[in-house]
Amino acid sequence: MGATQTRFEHDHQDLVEKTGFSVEQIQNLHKRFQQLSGNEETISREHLKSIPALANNPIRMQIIEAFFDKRNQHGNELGSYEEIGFEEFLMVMSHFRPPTLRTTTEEKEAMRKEKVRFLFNMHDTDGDGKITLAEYRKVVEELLSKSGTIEQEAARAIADAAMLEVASTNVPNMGPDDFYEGITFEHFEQILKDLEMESRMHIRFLDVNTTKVHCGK
Ligand SMILES: [Ca+2]
Repeated sequence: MGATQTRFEHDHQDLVEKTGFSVEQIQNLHKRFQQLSGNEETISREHLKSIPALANNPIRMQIIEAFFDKRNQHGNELGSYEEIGFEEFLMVMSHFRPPTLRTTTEEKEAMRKEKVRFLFNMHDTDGDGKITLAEYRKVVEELLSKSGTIEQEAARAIADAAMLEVASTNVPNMGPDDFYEGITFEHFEQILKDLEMESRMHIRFLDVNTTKVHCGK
């Protein structure tokens, strides 16, 4: 390991502890951060909007917004940033950190919960702790509007039916009234409990395939 690398390692030791990434992973992500920001200290929404691989992603705006969402900094703060620095960027990316051979079952469970929380925050746009039908409709409408053939009314009907079905099949104790008040994080977790998150949540659009970056330390 050369002198530069050691220096980098020394400077980023706190980030290793905070994010769980290895020094090698942090270095790779730092390169990507510099590319995205054009070697600036911070990244804005405009920087992320220019990522070609994101251009056709139907939930592009939600993905971009997630990077500026304070809830994704592992704290309890609400609201969003205008711009984010490298540390904030890493904290968001750490939600996609893959488990390694040394990851314990307990840690895996915690990592899974973080991912579910990330997805939940993406849908709970006003941050009140519940995904209401209106918030869910917005996402489905955006997803479907990209196809260009579905009217807004039809998209709504599809969203409503899908949400009701998901809620009723996955959360047996949930009544229709609970559903219309919105889905809490606990409900959301139950809904996603059979989904294998590790293999589904990659960040390909950042050209960083997190499943292939091994922890070197
Ligand atoms: Ca909400």
